[in-house]
Amino acid sequence: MKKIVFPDGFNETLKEIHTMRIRGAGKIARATAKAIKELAESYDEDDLEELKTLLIEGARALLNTRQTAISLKNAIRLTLQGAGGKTVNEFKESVKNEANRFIKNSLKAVETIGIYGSKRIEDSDTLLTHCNSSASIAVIIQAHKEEKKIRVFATETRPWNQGYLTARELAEKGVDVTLIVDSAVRYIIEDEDVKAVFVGADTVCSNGAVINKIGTSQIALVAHEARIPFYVCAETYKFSPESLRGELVKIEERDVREIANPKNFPNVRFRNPVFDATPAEYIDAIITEKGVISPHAAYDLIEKEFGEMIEWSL
Ligand code: RI2
Repeated sequence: MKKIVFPDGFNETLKEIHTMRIRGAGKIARATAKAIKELAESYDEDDLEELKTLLIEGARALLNTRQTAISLKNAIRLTLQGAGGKTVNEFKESVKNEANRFIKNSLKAVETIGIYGSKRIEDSDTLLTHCNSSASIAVIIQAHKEEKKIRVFATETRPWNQGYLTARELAEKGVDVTLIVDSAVRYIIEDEDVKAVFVGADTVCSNGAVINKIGTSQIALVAHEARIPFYVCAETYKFSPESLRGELVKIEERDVREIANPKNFPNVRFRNPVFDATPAEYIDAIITEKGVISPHAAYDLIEKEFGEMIEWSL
């Protein structure tokens, strides 16, 4: 078999996802669908089986960039499962259509989540969010557009400080936003009378547990203690069919130099897990584009959305 060589643009996307220049489960999913589409478009021979092999290899390479967010795998799945055609050109055209459809639906899903989620926000509420989640931001911005006078606390989110992005995005839209260090969450929830927490998701499991940015589960515990609702904003392609089949989510551990330079700490070990799991019992609701559901309904949603799936052996 011919050696597979990916085009430069495809390799660049792999790098951008791996180094987190493209980050956020939704954005990663859309970048993945676009990369698959462009990979198909780049093929200029006339062998359908060879094209399919190229796409499978491309999908595998994309899967290796970041291992935790199921959005990446589902983007591949939803792009490739509907693709078909008897000729190379037909197949390329259908991959293009499926990828475009995925991207369009994914953007629409974020908008819908914003509208549904905003209904859980009252005028003058103080809210808290963690990391940088487009779905959570959509909810907050929608509430702001509806002229609810909200205030938002955004955690810094070490070690990548994605909270800076959140704070800037909200401030640009005119939302009253305050940036806090991650360890201030418990103090702030009590001191500022926070009414609800909104976070995103990288993966939602069939038992209702949510995998999201490291620190999320601590915030959920604090919200539980304070008896305030903890909402997860997640498009349906963040739900994991793999979890239904018993697979455990692999928690990505990144380079420890993202935390500090180990050379400055002789004989000190470091760990840098970047996600954690929040059990269903600490989650009040998951806000999806198909509706606001209990985390305990995750199983049914996965069955409905992914039950009929044609598997591409990746
Ligand atoms: P949206 C991010 O992961 C964060 O964990 C965030 O909560 C989640 O993706 C969902 O983001 P990372 O790529 O899809 O920063 O809601 O590690 O934008």
